[in-house]
Amino acid sequence: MKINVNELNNYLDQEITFSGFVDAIRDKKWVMFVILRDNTGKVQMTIEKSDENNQKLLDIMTNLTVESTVKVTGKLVSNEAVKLGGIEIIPSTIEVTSMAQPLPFDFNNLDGVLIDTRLDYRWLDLRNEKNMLARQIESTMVQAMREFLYNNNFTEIHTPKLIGTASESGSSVFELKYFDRKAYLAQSPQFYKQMAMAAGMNRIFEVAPCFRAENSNTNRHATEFTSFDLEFSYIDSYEDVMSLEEDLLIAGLTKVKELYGDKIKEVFNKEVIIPTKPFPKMRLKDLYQELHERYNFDIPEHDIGDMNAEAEKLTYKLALEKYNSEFMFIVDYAATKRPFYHMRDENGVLQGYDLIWRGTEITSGSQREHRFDELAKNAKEKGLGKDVEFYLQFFKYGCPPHGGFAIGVDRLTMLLLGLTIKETQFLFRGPNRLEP
Ligand code: AMO
Repeated sequence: MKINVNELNNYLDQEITFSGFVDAIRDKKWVMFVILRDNTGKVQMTIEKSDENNQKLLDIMTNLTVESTVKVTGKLVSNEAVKLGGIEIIPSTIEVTSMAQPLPFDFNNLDGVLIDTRLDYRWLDLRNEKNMLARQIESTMVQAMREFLYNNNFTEIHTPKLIGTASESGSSVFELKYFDRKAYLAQSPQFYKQMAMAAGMNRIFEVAPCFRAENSNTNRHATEFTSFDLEFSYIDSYEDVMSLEEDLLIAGLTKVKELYGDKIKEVFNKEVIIPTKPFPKMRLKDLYQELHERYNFDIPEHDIGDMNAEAEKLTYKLALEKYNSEFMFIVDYAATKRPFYHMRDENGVLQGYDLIWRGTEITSGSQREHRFDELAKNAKEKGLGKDVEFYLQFFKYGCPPHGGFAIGVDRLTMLLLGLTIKETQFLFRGPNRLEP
């Protein structure tokens, strides 16, 4: 196994083999310093020019470009004068494993480099320390959330992304040719999460792509994104769903703060704030009124019963000012604006919510309508016919009361680090971007 930079201290005064990128070459009069890099850090390799045996190594390095990769064998020694961790590699052999051509831009200094140029060469852009760190932080957040669910008896499932009918009414669907018929890319695992409840699986989750044919060029929309979806049974109300989401986010953020809190502050200038339970919650009607009174904001006519981007931004402001919280649940959306599978109470009040964090919606969730007759009625009201017939069948043969939610992983990372979605996704997918 390759030894990583952050493991080198275990090998002091030993003969080692180290592989990595050539980060920099500093050719001085008496000595050549080469900085080697992997995704865990940097280490110095020192070649003395006075030693005749080093001529071959110097020749290799003189002809080498930065960002080439090498495999170096040599002795790892301590040297207090070395700024990089007080250690250096004194090489005996250097093998060039790949030679880099001149780079299209300096990934260490991305100021002024267009985001589209960065995305064209995303594998170089990702070499930037900040981007490398963002990937590790996202991985930690998702790992901690997964672990929380495993510890709470959730089972991870994998639902199909090729589907016969649209899965999320209201958002557009990608259509594709499927032999001699049409198929669609799943906009959400919604129907299958609920099928798992009808199957008696009790508690499930999935972390997987969702596809949305939305022609929106904002800093928070992608046509493909990763959704952290879960669903669980035997709930009493959507309050149970919100409570689980609070615990889940607290678990994720606690781990991230523990491992990366200082680094996030240093590199991204963002504080990781662990929220406390319960997160503040507001009914949409009351929110409208507060936003009007405090910020003179009125929701446009066509958005009444729902939120829009401006309302989300101001909700963050309000959450901070009124509750000293970065999070806020919004409830009591208009049934006409929400999917038919959300339960409504006897007064027609929707049993669903959105969660706003730092000015952006990160989650939709709800108690689901699990009673066949009610669900069929709601679907009909929305004008959904044949498309949802297969889904309605799930509720015919017994199905426990249940609920769930989905968190957009890309949005979570983006808001955690103060980035745009293009900078955040491993490879952004939008209306004008399918490559690389
Ligand atoms: P919804 O459509 O609100 O709900 O999506 C859930 C969450 O997914 C993220 N998201 C997106 N992220 C990036 N680009 C997009 N175009 C995009 N669209 C959505 C957001 C959003 O809050 N089935 C329901 C969830 C449920 O009730 O369980 C659903 O899909 O963070």
